[in-house]
Amino acid sequence: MAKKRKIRVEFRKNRAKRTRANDLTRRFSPDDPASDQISGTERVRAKGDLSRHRTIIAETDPDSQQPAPSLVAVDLSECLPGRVVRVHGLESIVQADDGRTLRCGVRRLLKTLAIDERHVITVGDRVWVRPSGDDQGLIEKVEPRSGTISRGYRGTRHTLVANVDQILIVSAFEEPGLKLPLIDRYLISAETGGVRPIIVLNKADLAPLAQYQWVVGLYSQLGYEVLVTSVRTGLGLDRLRELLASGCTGLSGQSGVGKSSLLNAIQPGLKLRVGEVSDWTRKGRHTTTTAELIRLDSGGYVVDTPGLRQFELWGIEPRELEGYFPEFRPYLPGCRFPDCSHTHEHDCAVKAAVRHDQIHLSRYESYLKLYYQQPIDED
Ligand SMILES: Nc1nc2c(ncn2[C@@H]2O[C@H](COP(=O)(O)OP(=O)(O)O)[C@@H](O)[C@H]2O)c(=O)[nH]1
Ligand SMILES: [Mg+2]
Ligand SMILES: [Zn+2]
Repeated sequence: MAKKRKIRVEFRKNRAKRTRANDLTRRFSPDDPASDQISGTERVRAKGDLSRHRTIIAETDPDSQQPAPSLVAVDLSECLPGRVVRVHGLESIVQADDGRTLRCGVRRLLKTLAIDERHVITVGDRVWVRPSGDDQGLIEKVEPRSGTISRGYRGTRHTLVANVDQILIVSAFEEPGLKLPLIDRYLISAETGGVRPIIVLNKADLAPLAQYQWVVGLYSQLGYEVLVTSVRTGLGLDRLRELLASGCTGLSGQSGVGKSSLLNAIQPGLKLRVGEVSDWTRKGRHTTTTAELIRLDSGGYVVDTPGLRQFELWGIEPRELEGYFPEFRPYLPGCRFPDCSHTHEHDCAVKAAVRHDQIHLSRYESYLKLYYQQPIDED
């Protein structure tokens, strides 16, 4: 068993990637006139930079991204290592490394420690399970997570998937149509969670591609990999198969964009349920209702997540947002005010760049919506 020691743990959110954009990110200043505009609304990040401390007995690295559940010392000699493949309410389905599938509850202490998580356990978690009976068990420990996609949900962090290397941000050109602000939010979540984003634009057979070439150009120029696909014609599927062949890949995006169809096309034996064409119009209905971790014959793993139309960021202050828009960076030193929020200020170099088409309007609108914490438009 690992050595135990007493440590002070900071219960601070999202420490891992924060420093990356720090040279560009100015600290929130309380006497900044613009701060009035955010103080009245709910903050993106509920507790801000405040941190809480606790002394607990620990056996692992306190710098991990998701410290709390993993820091609980337990005797693992009677436990099996495994991975959470599905979560149904209070029950987690764990694929143990020995091949068994176990229906598991969660040790109470883990629930107590995960103070700002909507769910203690999420799909993709690596866990230690104390088996009881043939197919049941209790999750005793969750390993530190790396590679997460999280969103804010009613003041808590909702981790959609853990331990993924990359995320496919899937959209459709038509039915239901591209929603660029949703893509932008997933991109930011991927960056904060340490996950490589890949933008997939599906249903190319339904769209006049010339009309959408600017979308491909926009995101390629920002440095993201963009894949144009069609399950109908097979366009882009070879590249997709290549990308999914190793590591663990999450699939995200609205319901009806073709996530399950893409996976079925990559591996025909999967037979994931696919929604009717009319599904995207009936907004309440989601074909995939729970995330599921699936092993592909190629050796890679995929997690097909439930469709989300809205996506609120977690753990990012409005003032930090500019650091997540790489195309803003060259202009930031040109703003008249060093703490410019690029919203209402005069002599803002970012706004000037938007006027001169050097920054795309759709990206700037995404920024504004995030800054003012507005939901994505429904259409
Ligand atoms: N025309 C066209 N339809 C597609 C394509 N991919 C998926 N679909 C259809 O879109 C609907 C929703 O697909 P589904 O895979 O269930 O989407 P999911 O909710 O993202 O998993 C289904 O009727 C699919 O047949 C595509 O590339 N072209
Ligand atoms: Mg689906
Ligand atoms: Zn500015």
